[in-house]
Amino acid sequence: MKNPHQDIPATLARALQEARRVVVFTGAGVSAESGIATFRDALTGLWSRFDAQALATPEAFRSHPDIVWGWYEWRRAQVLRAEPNAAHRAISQLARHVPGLTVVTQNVDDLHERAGSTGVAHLHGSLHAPRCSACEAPQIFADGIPSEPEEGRRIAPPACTRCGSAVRPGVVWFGESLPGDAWNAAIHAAEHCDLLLSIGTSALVYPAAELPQRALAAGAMVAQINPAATPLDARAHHNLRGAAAEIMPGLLASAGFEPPQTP
Ligand code: BV8
Ligand code: ZN
Repeated sequence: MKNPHQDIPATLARALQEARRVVVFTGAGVSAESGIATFRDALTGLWSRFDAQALATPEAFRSHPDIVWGWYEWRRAQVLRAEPNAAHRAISQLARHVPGLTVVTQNVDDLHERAGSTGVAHLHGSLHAPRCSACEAPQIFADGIPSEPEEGRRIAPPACTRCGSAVRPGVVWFGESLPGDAWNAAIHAAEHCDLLLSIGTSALVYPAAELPQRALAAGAMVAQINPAATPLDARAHHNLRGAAAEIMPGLLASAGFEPPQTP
C-alpha cells in the first residue's frame, strides 16, 4: 500500500500543520470525481461540447433562453444526482484542524456545503438560486429532481412568480460582475492567509484567478492541486500533480490530521 502522503513535500506538510489561516480556492476540477463535467477538461469538458463561454452569457440567454435554461437544468440535474467526493470531505475535515479556514469556490454546485463546509464564498453564484431576469425576485424550484433533461434539450425558462418575466440561473455569467460580499470576503481571506490551496482550477477566469496572486503578494505559501499544468504553475510554491480526491486525504495525513471518514 503506497504511503498516502509520500508525495507531499515536507515544507508543505509543515506549513499546513502550523497554518493559522488557510484559504481553499476551488474550481470545477474538485467536482470532477463526483461525475460533474468540468469546463475545459479536454475529454469531458462542457467547454468543447457546448462552447460554454458562448452559453454562459446574458446575450445568449436573451437570444435563446430555452437553450441556455435547458443547459443549466441539465447541469442542475447532474448536481442533484451527484455526491461530494473525498476532496470535498477532506476540505470539510480540514476546518476542524485549522483555526481559520475559508473556502472560496468558482463552482455553482453545492457539494462543498453537502460535505459539511460552511461559509463557502461562491464567486460565480449557484445553480440552486434562480432569480427573475427582470425584477431579480428569487424563485423557488419545485421539489425533487427535474426529470433528467437530455443533454442539449431546449427548455423554456419558467415565468417569474412576481412579474412574469423569464427566470434565469443564479450564476455569474461572463461580462457580469461577481457578488460583492463573496468577492470582498475572498480578497480579504487571500490577503491575510498563511497558505492558499488552489484546487482543480485552470486559473484562466478573472477576477477569480487573481486570488492566488494576491495571496503570494501578501507573503502566503501557495500550493496547487491539478493533474494538468496551469498558468499558476510558474508562481506556486508547490504543484501537486494529480486528482484532488486522491491527493487531499494524503495532504491532511501528511500534516498529522486524521483524514475524513469515508461514508
Ligand atoms: C467580469 C458561472 C467585469 C457560470 C463562470 C480577457 C482576458 C482576461 C479576462 C477577460 C478577458 N475578456 C473577458 C474577461 C473577463 C472574463 C474572463 O475571465 N474571461 C476569461 C475566459 C478570459 N471574466 C468575466 O467576465 C467575469 N466578470 O470580469 O466582469 C465587470 C466588471 C465590472 C462591472 C461589470 C462587469 C465573470 C466570470 C464568471 C463566469 N462564470 N461560471 C457557469 O458555471 O455556467 S466561470 C466558469 O469557469 C465556472 O465557474 C468555472 O469554475 C470557471 C473556471 O473554470 P475552472 O473552474 O477552472 O474549470 P475548468 O474546466 O476551466 O478547469 C478545471 C480544472 O480542473 C482543469 O485545470 C483540470 O486540469 C482540473 N481537473 C480536472 N480533473 C481534476 C482536476 N483537478 C483536480 N482533480 C481532478 N480530478
Ligand atoms: Zn420578476
